[in-house]
Amino acid sequence: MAMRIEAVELRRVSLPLVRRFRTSLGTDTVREALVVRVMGDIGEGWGECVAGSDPSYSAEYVDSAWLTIRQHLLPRLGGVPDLQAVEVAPLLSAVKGHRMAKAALEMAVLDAELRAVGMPLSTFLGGASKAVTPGVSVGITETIPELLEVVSGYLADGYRRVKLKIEPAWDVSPVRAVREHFGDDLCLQVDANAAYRRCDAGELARLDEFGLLMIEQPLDEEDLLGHAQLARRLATPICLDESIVSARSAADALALGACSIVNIKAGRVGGYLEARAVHDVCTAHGVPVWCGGMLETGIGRAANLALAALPGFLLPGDISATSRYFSEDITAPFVLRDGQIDVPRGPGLGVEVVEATLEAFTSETEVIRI
Ligand code: OSB
Ligand code: MG
Repeated sequence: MAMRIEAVELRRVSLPLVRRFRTSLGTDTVREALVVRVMGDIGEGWGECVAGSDPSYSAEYVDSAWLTIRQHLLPRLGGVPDLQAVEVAPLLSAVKGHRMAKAALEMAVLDAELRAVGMPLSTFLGGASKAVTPGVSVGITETIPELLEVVSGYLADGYRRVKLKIEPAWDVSPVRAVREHFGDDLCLQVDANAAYRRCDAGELARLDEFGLLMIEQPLDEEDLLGHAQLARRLATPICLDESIVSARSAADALALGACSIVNIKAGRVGGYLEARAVHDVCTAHGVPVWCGGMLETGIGRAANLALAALPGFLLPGDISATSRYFSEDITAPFVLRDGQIDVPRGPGLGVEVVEATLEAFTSETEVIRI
């Protein structure tokens, strides 16, 4: 199936978070997202750009993605008569970087194409699982008692794996408290979002006694060698997030011994097709992967569930139920059922955007006609 893009609608949506989310990068109380609707001869498709409000997690942010899509990406797709989703990345390859912007457009074209042929995204990607086991990512809190209360709430909700955000001076003590309070059986991991430096290896080694599943992205995103050195020093496995921006960078990181687990976020690597390629590289190396999250709306969450249905996703991902993020979303909510979330089975992303809710949360709209 191929399409001709006739128009693209860009929307800035702001969804209030049910709980403030603090990481070593900053604090979010609202998820501002860029929603992309591609309209063409075969119908329409939806995409979501995972860039945040500011360039703290990566260089991209909502405004940069908006401008990049309008000025540089759409002009390369707009005139193509028989556009296929698999051609989007090659057509955009002359534009350097801007992977989150590219991923959002590719997602929308994929959705349009798969809706037109009636195929679910998970089937297209090669996923077999009908449901995935969710984990939950827990922000930095003001106090340890508050952290214990938040974690207990999530365990009561049915989450089977907990990821604590850490930073220097909020690492050993919260991890020890959670371990002591909830016991050794809790699947526990930490994420530093690049908050440490090579000279902090001794501090990070103190986490070894807590039996963590992994420590995610302790060092700078460009510091693959530092991660490799750290991996030799620590007993806790290292997982990379920010450093993995393509299948090639994943292969390099594995060859260097910089990590033994990979967090895959489709936006970070330029789309769901590249995300599948990262999965394939890791699986070929016997390295387990899991699906990361970027506080997505129901659009991105649906696509992440489809990706996480692939066989190499052996570890629970940061794909939580909608209620962990928002009291109202722009699609029907995803819910936990027996500790799992169902992979959407409908065509494309398998979710319908609730237009009235989308409109209510939209602060800015631009329609670009081709
Ligand atoms: O590092 O995994 C991260 C959210 C925004 C930016 C970076 C990260 C995160 C999360 C949230 O950890 C995961 C989720 O969506 O539940
Ligand atoms: Mg991370």
